[in-house]
Amino acid sequence: MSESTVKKSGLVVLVGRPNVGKSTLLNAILKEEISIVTPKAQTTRDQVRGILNEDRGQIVFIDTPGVHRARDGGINAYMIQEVRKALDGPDLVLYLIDPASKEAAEQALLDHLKLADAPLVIVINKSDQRLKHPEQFAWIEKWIETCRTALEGTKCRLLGVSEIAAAKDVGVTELVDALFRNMPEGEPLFPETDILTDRPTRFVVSEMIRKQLFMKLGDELPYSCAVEIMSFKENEKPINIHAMIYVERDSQKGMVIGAGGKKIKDIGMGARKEIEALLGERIFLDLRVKVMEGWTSESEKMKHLGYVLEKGKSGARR
Ligand SMILES: Nc1nc2c(ncn2[C@@H]2O[C@H](COP(=O)(O)OP(=O)(O)OP(=O)(O)O)[C@@H](O)[C@H]2O)c(=O)[nH]1
Ligand SMILES: [Mg+2]
Repeated sequence: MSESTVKKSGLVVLVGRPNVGKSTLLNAILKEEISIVTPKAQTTRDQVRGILNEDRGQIVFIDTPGVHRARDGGINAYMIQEVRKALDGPDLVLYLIDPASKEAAEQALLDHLKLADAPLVIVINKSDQRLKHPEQFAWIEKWIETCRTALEGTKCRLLGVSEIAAAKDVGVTELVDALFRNMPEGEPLFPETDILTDRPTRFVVSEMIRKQLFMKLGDELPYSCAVEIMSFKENEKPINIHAMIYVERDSQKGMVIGAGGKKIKDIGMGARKEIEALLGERIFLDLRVKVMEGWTSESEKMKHLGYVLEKGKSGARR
């Protein structure tokens, strides 16, 4: 085989605290909204894989939930479990840092990273903030050295540092170039089609509805919401989608529906626009709201919604 036909193939996982821009970076790399982005922390709840196919090879990126201290168990424990699973077996780890963070807040992440068995690149995101808030960046250099020392001699040694602004598409191409250089040679992990994620359309659609809940509901309410696609009739025109929004309490149901059904209509309209853009077809979206008490803490209810806590790791409060 001549050198030019040898292709790269690898798995890169994106980790970091909530809201640092992991999902924004995945979307910037794939030039499509694969993973939902909102201004609120802890938006991403599951691993989301994005597949980048190029002439030089294939990189599979895994977006993960933001690492926070999972004291509460339940859905929070599930999110941390998703991070831990993603750190098992990648070829490289991208550790994203938001300048607005600080050393103490990053410590929990370093503890997770020590368990990874792949080298690490620190990615300082939101570099566009340097002009407005240069003082925010002061802690980072020292933190990088702390990480370098802590990880020395382990499998997750620090390979390099990169500075980007994912939301502004600054430094993303250069980062991808560096990643390809560090990927092993090999056969692609997924078929080389133009499909950008291995997640089924149903999942992406439910995430787009969840995004609207994050965008349009008050501060804490989105964290009590989950979405289930009840039916998805692809053969009908327009495509008929029926989705259930679960909340934890009766009072929350009223807040999601809003006075005269105004809020749910607004959520539905926003979701419909995005889903139609994704599918390239008109849809009919029927949204309903139901109370599922304790779904964020009881493992059986979480499981019904696709958030499966593995045995022995149950974080359920009751
Ligand atoms: N100024 C600026 N904002 C950014 C940049 N990248 C992402 N953001 C914003 O940061 C916020 C969080 O972005 P996400 O991509 O959802 O962050 P995340 O790390 O995936 O968050 P979780 O899923 O909650 O862990 C959004 O409001 C983004 O628009 C950037 O380069 N510059
Ligand atoms: Mg995210």
